[in-house]
Amino acid sequence: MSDYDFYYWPVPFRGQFIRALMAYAGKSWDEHGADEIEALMQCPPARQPVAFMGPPVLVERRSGLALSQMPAIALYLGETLGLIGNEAGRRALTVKVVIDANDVLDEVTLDGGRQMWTPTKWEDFIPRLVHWMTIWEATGLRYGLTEERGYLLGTAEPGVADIVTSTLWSTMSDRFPVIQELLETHAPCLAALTRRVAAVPALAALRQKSFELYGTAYCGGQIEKSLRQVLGRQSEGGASAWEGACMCSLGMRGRARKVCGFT
Ligand SMILES: N[C@@H](CCC(=O)N[C@@H](CS)C(=O)NCC(=O)O)C(=O)O
Repeated sequence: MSDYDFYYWPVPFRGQFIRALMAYAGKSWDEHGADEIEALMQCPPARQPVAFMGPPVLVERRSGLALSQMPAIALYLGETLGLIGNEAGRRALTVKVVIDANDVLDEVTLDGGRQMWTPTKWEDFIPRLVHWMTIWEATGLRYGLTEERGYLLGTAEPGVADIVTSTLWSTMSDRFPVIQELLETHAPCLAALTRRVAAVPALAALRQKSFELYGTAYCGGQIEKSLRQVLGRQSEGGASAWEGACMCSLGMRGRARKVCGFT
């Protein structure tokens, strides 16, 4: 029996942080895809495993605990899988890094595709994206990170902050070489940390498996198309067979109401 049930769209976007944490810790999970998520989203909150708006949703089989909101799930996994130290300041900083990562996802997708990218909008956004990179770089430098060694918050081993950081920047850089170039230029220690952590065997295996399952898809839908358009030919690639967007509008696609499987 798997350790968890995991509900997320078939793309390596917000839910990829959670997959990475489970993979790093050697945990197993069953993936529940688009149909099951849509059914769950249409359930009355009182009948959902946890009352939630959008995935990811994680259900821990051992305890029955269900959680939504990516940072809350990351914190829970970190605490229960020994990936966060027990010092209050470090734990709070870890949560801060995870929420920063969530903010970057929202910015890169213009809040889940509420608007589409245009070349001008993207040009205007580049300084802000670089600013995000330098926020990570400065954080790492403050805790002794170098290109050769160290972790984001000065720990001896990688923790939630490192796994989430690496997943954020490696997933994006893998699919958008322009972003990889910005990272190498403006945040070399972050780029090196991202590579080091992504090379851990469990995370390298997840990366490989994600390419097999999702192709070069990132967040899916129209917003991914517009992202690829502004990022140029280098970023063209096969998307996954799944054409939905892991976005706020998805729940409003008007599919027939399904019977909720949770009681
Ligand atoms: N703040 C939430 C955001 C959740 C969210 O926006 N999920 C997206 C997928 S990345 C979704 O499909 N939302 C559907 C909706 O909000 O209707 C989190 O961090 O988990």
